[in-house]
Amino acid sequence: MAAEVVMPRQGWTMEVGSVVEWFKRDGDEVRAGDILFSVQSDKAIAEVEALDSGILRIPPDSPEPGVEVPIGTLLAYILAPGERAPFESPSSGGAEMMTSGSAHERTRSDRGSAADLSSDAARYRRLYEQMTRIRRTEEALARLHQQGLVHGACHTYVGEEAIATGVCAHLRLDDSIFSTHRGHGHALAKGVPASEVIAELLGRDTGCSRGRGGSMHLFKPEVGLLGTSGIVGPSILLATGAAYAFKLNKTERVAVAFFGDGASNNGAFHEGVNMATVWRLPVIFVCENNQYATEIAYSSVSRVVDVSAKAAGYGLPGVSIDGNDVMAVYEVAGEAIQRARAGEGPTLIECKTYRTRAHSEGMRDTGYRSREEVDAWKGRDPIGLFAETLMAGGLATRADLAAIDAAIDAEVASAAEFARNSAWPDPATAIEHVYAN
Ligand SMILES: Cc1ncc(C[n+]2csc(CCOP(=O)(O)OP(=O)(O)O)c2C)c(N)n1
Ligand SMILES: [Mg+2]
Repeated sequence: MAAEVVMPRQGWTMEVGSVVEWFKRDGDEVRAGDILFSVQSDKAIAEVEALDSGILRIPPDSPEPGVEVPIGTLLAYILAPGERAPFESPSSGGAEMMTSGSAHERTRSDRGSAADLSSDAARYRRLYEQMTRIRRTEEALARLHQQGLVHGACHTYVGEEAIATGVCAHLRLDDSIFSTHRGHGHALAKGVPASEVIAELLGRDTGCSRGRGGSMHLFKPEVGLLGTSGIVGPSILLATGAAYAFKLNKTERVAVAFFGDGASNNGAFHEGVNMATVWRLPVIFVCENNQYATEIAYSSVSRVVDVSAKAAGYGLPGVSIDGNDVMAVYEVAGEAIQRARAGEGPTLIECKTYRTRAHSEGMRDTGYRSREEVDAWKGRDPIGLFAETLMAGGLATRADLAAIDAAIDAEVASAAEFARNSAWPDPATAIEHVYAN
């Protein structure tokens, strides 16, 4: 189906905007992530990336540069191979892709260790499926944000999917996770349906927090999601507290704290990690080092190259791994979770990764990192890398992966439709579901 390119929302106060300049022309082939055009909002000029790959078609009645239009106004389409633009007559033929090849073909696995993936192909395919679910949901949310339908901020997890997926694959329903402002992926990986995540960001009553929370307050205790949070750092303390309860109650449950490199310089990190180690609590600290805290490079705020090295200061095991390699995450997290369940205490796992979209949807993504750096990390896409590994190891064929892609596309499209059609919360119930009974 033709993907619509609309006047995107760039900030809370923006209602109208204008195209400043197109960087691609009608008929050009575009790749997801290419800069399509620049837009003038009420505050600034920003560049807008394509969310889809295909042929760009700009209808004759697309607003001219400089003309202000409301957010959500249709500007162009991106078409799949052979697809016809909705504004074309049936006889005028469809657009042709100039080159062929899926995203998977464009990426290269650097693991080369497929042989040791051994027996359980189904388990590995589920990892691929979960990463794809997170990616597609984030892309759907980015689109809905551009259309002005997401209420509140929207920090996507694109590029970091392997971490939540590899860790949560080991967790039981009654294990608890605590997440951050970038938490949609964690919620999905712990078992919140995409429909409930999307509906929550759209502020609907069917969202996992009944539309009261939005992106940074996703909760579903029934599956062990004890919350995303907009405050940088407390996931570390909250997970430590839950792990303390699990230990006091003599359970085998574990808690996981996800947090960013930015949080590793927050006092919560030092207090939480120290206390958990002293009390040998069943908690796993997962630092998602995507190398920036908003626009501040990690290398400019710490002389310690590896966040995992900070573990030595508190006496717990610390390890740094490639966070774009889902197998590495899966293996290391599995060991740490086993240790925690066995009463051997916490582990700090630093996953080196990169977010390939802006810090938050609608935010400018220039001036603090280079296009070359972003492109280099896009070439290490965790989903593409894992697809290569699966195929090289004979654990999945290209057709198997295409079938998973198609099923997830359908699931997320239907989740977005469900969310858009869901009712708003009844204002009379505003204070229900806010406090526990
Ligand atoms: C205690 C606190 N300080 C500052 C902020 C503002 N803030 C929001 S996101 C962010 C960057 C966080 O960076 P990082 O922890 O590396 O996570 P990332 O966004 O890279 O995933 C900051 C500083 C905040 N929300 N909370
Ligand atoms: Mg960061």
